[in-house]
Amino acid sequence: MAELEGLEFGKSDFVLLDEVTMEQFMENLKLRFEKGRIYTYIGEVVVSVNPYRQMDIYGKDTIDAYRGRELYENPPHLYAVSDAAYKAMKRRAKDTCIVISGESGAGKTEASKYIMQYIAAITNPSQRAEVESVKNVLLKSNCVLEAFGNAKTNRNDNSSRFGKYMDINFNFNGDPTGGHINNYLLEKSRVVQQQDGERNFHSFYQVLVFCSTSNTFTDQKEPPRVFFFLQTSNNDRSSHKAVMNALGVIGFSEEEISSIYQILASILLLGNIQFESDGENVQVLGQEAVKHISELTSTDPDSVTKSLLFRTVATGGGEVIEKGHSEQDACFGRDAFAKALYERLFGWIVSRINSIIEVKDYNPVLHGKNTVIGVLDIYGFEIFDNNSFEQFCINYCNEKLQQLFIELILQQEQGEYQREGITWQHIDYFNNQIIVDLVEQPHKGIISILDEACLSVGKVTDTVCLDSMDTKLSQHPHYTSRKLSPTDKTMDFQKHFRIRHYAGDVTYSVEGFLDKNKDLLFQDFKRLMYNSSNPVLKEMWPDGQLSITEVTKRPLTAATLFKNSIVALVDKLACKEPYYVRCIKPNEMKSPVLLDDARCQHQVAYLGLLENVMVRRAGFAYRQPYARFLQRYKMTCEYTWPNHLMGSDREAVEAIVTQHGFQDDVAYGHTKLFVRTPRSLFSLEQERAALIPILVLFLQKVWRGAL
Ligand code: AD9
Ligand code: MG
Repeated sequence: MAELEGLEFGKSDFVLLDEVTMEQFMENLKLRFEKGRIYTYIGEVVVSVNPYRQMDIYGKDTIDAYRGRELYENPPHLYAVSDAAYKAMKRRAKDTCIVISGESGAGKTEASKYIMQYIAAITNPSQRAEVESVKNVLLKSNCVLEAFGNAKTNRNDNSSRFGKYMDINFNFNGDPTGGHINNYLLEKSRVVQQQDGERNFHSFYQVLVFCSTSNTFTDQKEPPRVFFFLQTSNNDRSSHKAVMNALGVIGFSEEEISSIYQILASILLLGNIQFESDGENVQVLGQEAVKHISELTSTDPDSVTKSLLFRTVATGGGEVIEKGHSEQDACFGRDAFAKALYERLFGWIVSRINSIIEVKDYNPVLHGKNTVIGVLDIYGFEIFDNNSFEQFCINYCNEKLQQLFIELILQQEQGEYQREGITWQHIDYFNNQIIVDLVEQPHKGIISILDEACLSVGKVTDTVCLDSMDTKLSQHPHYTSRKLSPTDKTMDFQKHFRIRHYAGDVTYSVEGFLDKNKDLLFQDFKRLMYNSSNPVLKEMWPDGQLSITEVTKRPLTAATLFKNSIVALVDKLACKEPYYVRCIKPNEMKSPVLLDDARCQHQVAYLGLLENVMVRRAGFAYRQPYARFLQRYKMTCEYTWPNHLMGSDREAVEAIVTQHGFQDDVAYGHTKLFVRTPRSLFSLEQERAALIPILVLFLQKVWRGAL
């Protein structure tokens, strides 16, 4: 804590600011960042600033210092909240979750890894082999998921392009027994196209290493020099080794590992296929690539060509015919196929890891309650120069999580005060429910309007869909477009709409929204993959066995599937005791010395950190059961040391509080003492720390018989 760290490091808890203003908040944040103190509390919430340099604060000594300790006993750290979540889980059998939020490059994924490493380090002291193996798989899964789900973007060299929620299960001893990973909306459009300066998923550069060291490209010594799906074709040699190792440790078989790389290679080769039309018939250019794809996917080359050029359709009369693609449809089909191959591969890897780490043979009667710590590392709010369907989904997800943050923080506070019989003054927040509704409300929300456009017969274009949104949402205070705000020249009439998100205004280009929402993949590709003689690949395409007449006419759209998954995620989080890590990105240059005022202020504002401090201050920063408080501080009061003679623990606590003169700073609940400002507790802590050496000396003398 600040007092223990020394005042030159600023305030370790923003609740201690003299006044809750942006100015003071920023001053403290800056001072701590300059002094290498990247973590600061708001009560139990950790605010973390990306240091953009290696910090010597994650070693074994630090882990030991935090193990089993209370939040305020050490300087702020991720380890302290991890320990708090772990203690709640172990001592009180509570399911807990740690929600990490912040924008791209703010340090969420790094934080999630440190949290998992901490939990791994403090569990299984007896080194039981089966627990060690679960821990190993959990830790190694990060490496694999990053290889397949992360990419270099203009904001972060290792940006997660999917959301991840990982449950870690514990037995009654508090040792990990398994886990489960949920993944959310992989940004698969990246497979076929990347913005300038960005890269495809890391795995594609690793496959280049694999190909050059194996005979993946069979009769060619070298893989093709140019891949249209890769902007640069440098390879990632060192990470390839690490991923191969991680896959092996997790338990992927050799056959599975080579299938993974064969699929990756096929995707790259698909990208090199072009089409040519003579006005009537469309041909594949690149028969060599087709041949390789069929070898790599264990399919028949003629079937590969056919699925690239034709689609099977059922006519109104129930007849099944083959319809040739136009050149444009063929390109669309090829890209959709490449994206789907990658998405299914990613989903399959996740479910394969899950099948290895899922808790097996758990009997609650024999083994006690199976408790869980969930760690959420999901894409942060995104505002790019060009914002598309993916940003729309990601930002909606952030709205939902912000809602949850508001609800849980208030709900938790108010619930506790009520239970303990303490009066509570309500604090007003900006409630972003209105924006959540704008997106997800049935019939009236943007997702519904999009779905309606996707499902309607006839040619509905993105622009027609935008018109429909303009009509239905013209009165909504958080929605606008060029048509609704004609003087706003920053938007294009045909293309753009703008949502006033809780984190700022984002202008979306509606172009491509319908295609991405429909997420159409011709059934012919599914059937092709299902008929592969490679069992791993076949397993990824169970829906390929359906004939065209059996295919569901109206599959759920991408936005609806995403919405459903986020609603389920929120439900999962809401029933757990939450811990929060709020990450801040200090600058755009990845500099370890620069804290850009305007950028940080913006993040502090939209993360609602000032309101968070206010709630914490209006309420009580710390609370402790009477017996625990007494145990810790009884040495600081003449009426309670060594033992108190009062009627109850509560009366003894009152004596301590009164003797130290902070009776106005506390409230007495039914079972707990509530302390408004941490300062009172800090002064007690200091006194206790000063007394301990004297006490030790005293006890040593007693033992030696000197007294
Ligand atoms: V994104 O939404 O997935 O694009 P994240 O996950 O918030 O983003 P990430 O954790 O990947 O960001 O951090 C970005 C980079 O910052 C890392 O690759 C590190 O180089 C750097 N970083 C982040 N946190 C730390 C840290 N605690 N110590 C050192 C860090 N470097
Ligand atoms: Mg990340």
